[in-house]
Amino acid sequence: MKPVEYNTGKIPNWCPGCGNFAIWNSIKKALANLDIEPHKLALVSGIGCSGKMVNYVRSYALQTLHGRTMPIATGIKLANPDMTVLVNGGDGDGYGMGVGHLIHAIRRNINVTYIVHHNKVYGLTTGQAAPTSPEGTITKSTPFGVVDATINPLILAMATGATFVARGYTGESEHLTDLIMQGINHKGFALIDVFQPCVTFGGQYKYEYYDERVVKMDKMPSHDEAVKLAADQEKLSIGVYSQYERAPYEARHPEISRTVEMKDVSKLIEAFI
Ligand SMILES: Cc1ncc(C[n+]2csc(CCOP(=O)(O)OP(=O)(O)O)c2C)c(N)n1
Ligand code: SF4
Repeated sequence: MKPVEYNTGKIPNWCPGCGNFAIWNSIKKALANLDIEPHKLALVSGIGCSGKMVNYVRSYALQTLHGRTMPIATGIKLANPDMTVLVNGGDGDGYGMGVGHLIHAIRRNINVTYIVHHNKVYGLTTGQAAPTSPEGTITKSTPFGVVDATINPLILAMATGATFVARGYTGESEHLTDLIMQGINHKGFALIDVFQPCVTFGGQYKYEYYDERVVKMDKMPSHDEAVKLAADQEKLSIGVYSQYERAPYEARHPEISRTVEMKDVSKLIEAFI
């Protein structure tokens, strides 16, 4: 497969310069490098600019309700363990509305890769505060500045026991492609939080902001170091923060695996017809 073969023919309608284009390209490159054919891929997305990804990558695709990607992705993976399941959503979708689902998907270690488009605002609805908007940020919904504490997705995921936690940046697309490949190859839940400038409503959080602060990690840090790096607001480290082995959910539930002999359920079905 070549990256271009994952195009659907639909032209993305993201704003010119939006970081989502880089995520789109990195997803296609990662899929091509791993030779994952479209019929073996399920793409699940939330609602938002990020969620439009399902229209632009050739695959089985489902755009869910706002914040509800995880229950759908879980169902797809458990019913079809051989499928690669890739989830896309915004930081509002995943860390706001969907944060409860996220925590349980992490602790179950559902074998899906979750790419979060971290732009610090609600993009589609034109720039309200997201759970990642730093305190004091003035947005349409917070004219006097955000007063809530900011969610740190990497620390949240590590504290919940995530088996793969990484951070990427759309200004480093080759690096991002590599992270997505690592996430897909990882056997278990993979969170890839991606700094994705919203060039229209993102306020100061544009490419210039990230270009000045983003640095690549040369190796995976120790746990304590990972927490410190994740908390650092000035030096923004990208790369894999944490990875360890733990059997994914379906491996710990052989009864839901396809290898279990199927019983004849026709009589049971008839009883309901
Ligand atoms: C249940 C529900 N509440 C609110 C909305 C309105 N809504 C649509 S997109 C969105 C925010 C999207 O922001 P984010 O998840 O960060 O994604 P982005 O657009 O930035 O990619 C909201 C609040 C909705 N569609 N459904
Ligand atoms: S509003 Fe922001 S996130 Fe949405 S397409 Fe435009 S630049 Fe991208």
